[in-house]
Amino acid sequence: MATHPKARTVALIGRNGVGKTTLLDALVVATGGLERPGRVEDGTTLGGTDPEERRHGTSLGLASAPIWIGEDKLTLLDAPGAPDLVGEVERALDVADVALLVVDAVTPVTAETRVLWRLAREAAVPVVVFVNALDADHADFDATLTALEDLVGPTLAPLELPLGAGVEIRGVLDLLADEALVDAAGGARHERVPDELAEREARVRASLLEAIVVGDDRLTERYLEGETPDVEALEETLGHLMSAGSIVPLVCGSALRAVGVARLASLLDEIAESRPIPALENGESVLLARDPQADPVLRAFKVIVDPYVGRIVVAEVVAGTLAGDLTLVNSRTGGEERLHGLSYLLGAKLVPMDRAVTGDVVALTKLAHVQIGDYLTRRGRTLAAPPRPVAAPAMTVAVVADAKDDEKVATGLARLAEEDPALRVRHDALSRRLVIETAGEMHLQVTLERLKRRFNVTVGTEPPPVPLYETLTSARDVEGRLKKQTGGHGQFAVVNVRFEPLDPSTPLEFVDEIVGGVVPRQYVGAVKSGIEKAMAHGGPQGFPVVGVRATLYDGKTHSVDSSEAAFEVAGSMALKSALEQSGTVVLERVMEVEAEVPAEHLGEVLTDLAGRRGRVLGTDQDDTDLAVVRAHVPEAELLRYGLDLRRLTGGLGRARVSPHHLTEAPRSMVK
Ligand SMILES: Nc1nc2c(ncn2[C@@H]2O[C@H](COP(=O)(O)OP(=O)(O)OP(=O)(O)O)[C@@H](O)[C@H]2O)c(=O)[nH]1
Ligand SMILES: [Mg+2]
Repeated sequence: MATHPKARTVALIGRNGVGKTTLLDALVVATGGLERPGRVEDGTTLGGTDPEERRHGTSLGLASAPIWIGEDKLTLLDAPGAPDLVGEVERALDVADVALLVVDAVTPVTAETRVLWRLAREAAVPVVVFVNALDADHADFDATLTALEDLVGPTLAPLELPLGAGVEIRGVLDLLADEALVDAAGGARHERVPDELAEREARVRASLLEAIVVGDDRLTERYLEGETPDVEALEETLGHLMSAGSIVPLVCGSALRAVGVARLASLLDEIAESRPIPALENGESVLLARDPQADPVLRAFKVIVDPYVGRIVVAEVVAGTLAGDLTLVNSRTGGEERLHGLSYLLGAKLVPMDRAVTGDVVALTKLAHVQIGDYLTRRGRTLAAPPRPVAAPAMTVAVVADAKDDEKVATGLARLAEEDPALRVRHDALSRRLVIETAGEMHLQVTLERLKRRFNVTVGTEPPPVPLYETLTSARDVEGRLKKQTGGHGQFAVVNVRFEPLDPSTPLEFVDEIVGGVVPRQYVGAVKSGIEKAMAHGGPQGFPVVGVRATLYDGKTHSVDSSEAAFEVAGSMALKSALEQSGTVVLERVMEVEAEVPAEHLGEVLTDLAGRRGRVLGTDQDDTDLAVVRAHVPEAELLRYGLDLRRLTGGLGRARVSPHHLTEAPRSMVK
């Protein structure tokens, strides 16, 4: 059997400004991939270099760069820390073997850190903690450890202690190897543990070794016989324990001063095991095995629309080995996708590669139809990402643009949404406005800045149209008649349609009862489409029409003057007269909301829901400090709920929404 080099993916996650992007450069430098690190402030780092990222001094999307340790390759994914962009963290966790949770030694655990920790646990991604910025003035390793123990619990296992503190930081103590790693030009110097730290080191080391050896019977035996297992054996068992979630290793250093960074790289290489990826195969939940010998399976997790290179799809090799040109099938579309050569990303640069193995991340050009979350496999297999519940919108606004820019704005937003699934764009037929949902104020601001820079359009925003609908109140039997004689041949179509109100969750049910070809077969579809268009265009009160059963049972045709277009018009005329005759009632959509909030904020969250005309269905609290509230709330009250809930819960709450039913809207909402 051919041997395959090892490839793993590591997601760097952590709250805003803890030093993830700085650490990415430091890791690449420490492993020989770059001569010197860039500086975030100068925009010279591998990640965070697009103009919006530089302007805001923060990462806004996933950056990626590989590091090599001997033959092994780790692809690092640097996620943004901004709370609005938590979707990017989720996408990194979707494909990562390990999450490197970066905290800083000055303000180690905040609400954002808790949210990220929770996401990694939910995604079942093993976590390594890196305590960064030990060189900072107010760095406090012991306080950091206490805060992290509170977050992580007893599974937290320090593998290192700092050597020195603040500006005096000199290196780290490696507890597994029982030695000091002292910073020196050209790499760390291995030294004896200094006497003044020996007692503490021995104590922490003993409890670490105990925590590791219990994971392996042979090691336990040897340990009880007084033998100390070697570092390799310890690291191997540590890797298994970490993958199982029963140990969360903690290491420390300084990304800025390159302290503990080379050691971090080699540790990740030793302990990162490949993680089976959860997916749906033919609709069933499966865990995809990471087998380099298997048929190739790729999962796209990032799309970049580059002005020069075009569209770049970044995908993880979930299984198999790829070389050269290859044709795979997109599970979502069923269409073939030809891979034209492989590359990887080094920050913003595409670097060609010959071969990719399981665990590699590849950048693919010229794949026009692949979207984030798509699977590419051999024909005959159908894979999909597990569905992710839809987050409540945090900001919903209507876009106001110059009429001449309409098209540019629509294309621009559609492009941006391809790269950014947290941006949702829809067209409101009545107000003729584009309505966008973003994950927060900053996300909205950045979206508008990108629109300006990349598509050269400036837009404003205004409150979105109130999402209301209307339906007819009683059944009507009507005739839609189009008869026009203009010059040559005319337009002729007559349809007789019975309209009845239906459960409004069904937009339209169309029944064809035509016999004897009184409306020719080929025109029946046009009648339906005419009705649909008229429904979207709005009823007499100005809202889209829903909940209609239309039964086409009679009509008339003319051998010369009838056409598809004529029957479409007749269909839409029929709907309009039915609505006028019956009158309409205005409806609003009620959403089912599932909010997860810290138990201490439950009272405020319930009061707030009541203020939104919400009806609470139930609350639940498991053994964590999180409570889950389920409620029915009108859509119109939820346009900023994601953001409001974050504010109400110190950043820790989140809500998911799904449409539930439509009901009569209060009169006060209808102008
Ligand atoms: N003193 C000190 N400063 C650091 C260290 N690492 C990063 N910084 C500084 O912290 C600031 C933020 O660093 P980034 O690397 O951009 O942090 P980030 O986690 O990528 O931030 P976001 O992308 O906004 O989430 C920069 O000014 C860095 O120079 C460190 O180890 N020590
Ligand atoms: Mg960053």
